[in-house]
Amino acid sequence: MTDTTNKSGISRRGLLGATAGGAALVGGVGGARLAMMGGAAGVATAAGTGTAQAQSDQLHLAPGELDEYYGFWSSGQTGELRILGFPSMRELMRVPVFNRCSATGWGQTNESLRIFEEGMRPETKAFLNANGKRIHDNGDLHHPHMSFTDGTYDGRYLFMNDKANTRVARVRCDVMKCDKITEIPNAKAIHGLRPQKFPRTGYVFANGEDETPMVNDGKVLDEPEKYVNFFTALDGDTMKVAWQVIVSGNLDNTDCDYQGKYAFSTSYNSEMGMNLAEMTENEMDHVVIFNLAEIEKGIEEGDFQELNGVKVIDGRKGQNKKYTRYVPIPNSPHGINTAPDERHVVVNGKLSPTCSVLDVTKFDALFDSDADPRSVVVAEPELGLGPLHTAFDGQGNAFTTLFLDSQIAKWNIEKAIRAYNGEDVDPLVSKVDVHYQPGHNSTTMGETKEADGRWLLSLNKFSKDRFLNVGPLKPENEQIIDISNDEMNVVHDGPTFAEPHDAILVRRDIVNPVSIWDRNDPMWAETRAQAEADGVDIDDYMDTVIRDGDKVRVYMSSQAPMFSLEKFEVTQGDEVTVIITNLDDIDDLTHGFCLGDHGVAMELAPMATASVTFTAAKPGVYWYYCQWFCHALHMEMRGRMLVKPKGA
Ligand code: RUQ
Ligand code: CUA
Repeated sequence: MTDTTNKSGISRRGLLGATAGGAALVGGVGGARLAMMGGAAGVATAAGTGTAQAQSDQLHLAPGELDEYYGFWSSGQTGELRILGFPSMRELMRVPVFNRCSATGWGQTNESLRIFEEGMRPETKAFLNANGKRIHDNGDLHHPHMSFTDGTYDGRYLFMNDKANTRVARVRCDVMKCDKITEIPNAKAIHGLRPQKFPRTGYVFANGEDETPMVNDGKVLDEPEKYVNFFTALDGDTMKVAWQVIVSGNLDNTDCDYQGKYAFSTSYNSEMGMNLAEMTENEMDHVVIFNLAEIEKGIEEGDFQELNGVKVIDGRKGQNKKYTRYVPIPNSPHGINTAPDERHVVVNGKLSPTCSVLDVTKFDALFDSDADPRSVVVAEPELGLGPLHTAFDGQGNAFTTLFLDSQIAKWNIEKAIRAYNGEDVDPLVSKVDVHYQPGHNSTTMGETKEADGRWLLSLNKFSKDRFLNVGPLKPENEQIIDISNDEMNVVHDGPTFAEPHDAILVRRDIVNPVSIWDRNDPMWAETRAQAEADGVDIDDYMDTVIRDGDKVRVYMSSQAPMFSLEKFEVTQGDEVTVIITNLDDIDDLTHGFCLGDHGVAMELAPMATASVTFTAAKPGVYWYYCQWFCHALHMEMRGRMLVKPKGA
């Protein structure tokens, strides 16, 4: 066993406190906590020092050079999507989604608020209004995934979940802005999310993690038999819920096949327990397999109930209908990942040291007969402690994160199958230490059939000593691992703020965003309609102020280094809407509108229109200014709003 030592001379095992066991893993909370701090490793680890320098040189881009991959990162409780260049790991952009963004005005501009509100359930709207708010502007974004056509990324959309407020959002890859946010009825806490891979997306599958009373009207708390979980399929084109399936057990992660026939979700808490002791009672939990054609048929034939406007199929355990099958899997499986061989699915054991490999070609038989559900399991290699997620190199190898061991295990799928069939082969290829406690990992193009086996990214939950200390709250650590050899080498450390869960690495030729907005973009369609009603052309120079009762609409345009209006007047108490089109159609010439002392600011990218509404409550002169550096006279790009006292 090698004990890797980092540059500061602190050994990983020393740091985490080497305990021999870590075996108390499933023995309750105390045991799990202990095991988490202890590092028990079974196999020799790659030393990872020798050629690391040469390989890390490959990551270095000279000034002006571009990355080979786009990385799309979740940001957990920050609620945004991040775009990084890969492998340089340079952060290129942040795309606000579930969060309020001070720079862009996301969550404040009328255009973004419409997107939030359009997909909001009426109950939520009423709840928010009663609390003096219009939107939930926090989110917990775990899983960003791109739309597929024929088994590989197609560069149309990115889809992502919000666990905090049970939503699914879509980001348009042409402009890299969110255009839909759908709140999912019935389900609670959308967690695992994947787009359909074949023939195209199609469906976006979304897991409800927390169980909820079927009719959640405040009359049920301690009647576990009334709690259910929901699996949701959205239509990726409309972002409307297509159907839901009621299932047994909490749904964790999800994936689907390359044939367009099945989706499948890991499920912990098959006990349907409400506290930790109850939730971890069983040795076996399960994977639920969803038969898409049968579900569609069931919907067509009317075998559903309508719950909050959604067609809901009953796929609970023991229904024995053709909608679902439950495959027993050792203890609390977490990640589920379909291999680029278009056939095998790896289920990660979490509280079990194993991964279970399912063969999708055996699923038809499972639904056609009363075959033992375990007949679809073709391998179950033991890899180490705390397997969470698996990525692939497209050459038959799998890379599994071991949360408790702080390692990644490389193993061979074919050998694991042979070992399961009794042959004396060891599927394990090598292990490498990562720093520390990895959750997701991701290979270049690895969740598509075009996996290219070049790089592996490990998203580690703890950084501890790896960076300069910034206080009690530490960044996460994301490491790049060279996987071009059997021995894996860590070649890069990168800190990130709270808390990227997952990332996908997409070949750059697939992603082709524009640089200048198309004036006919639907983003400001409603703003355009209002302007037309006011007789204003928002595609042209504008300097019009419209009074409509105590509502005032201020239309202006921006062209460096000036707003078309150097001043405008309103009256105390007016509801003021400022609508601006940026007429600069030059690459990277973004302006911004920031109104002092009003908490108002927004982005105006080239040829975009944006608007913002506020109440002019305090008499006085207020400066507005361009808050995006645009010109040598950027500081001079400003104007005044006069708020006249009421009745004066
Ligand atoms: S989960 S660390 Cu929210 Cu993707 Cu596995
Ligand atoms: Cu316009 Cu700065």
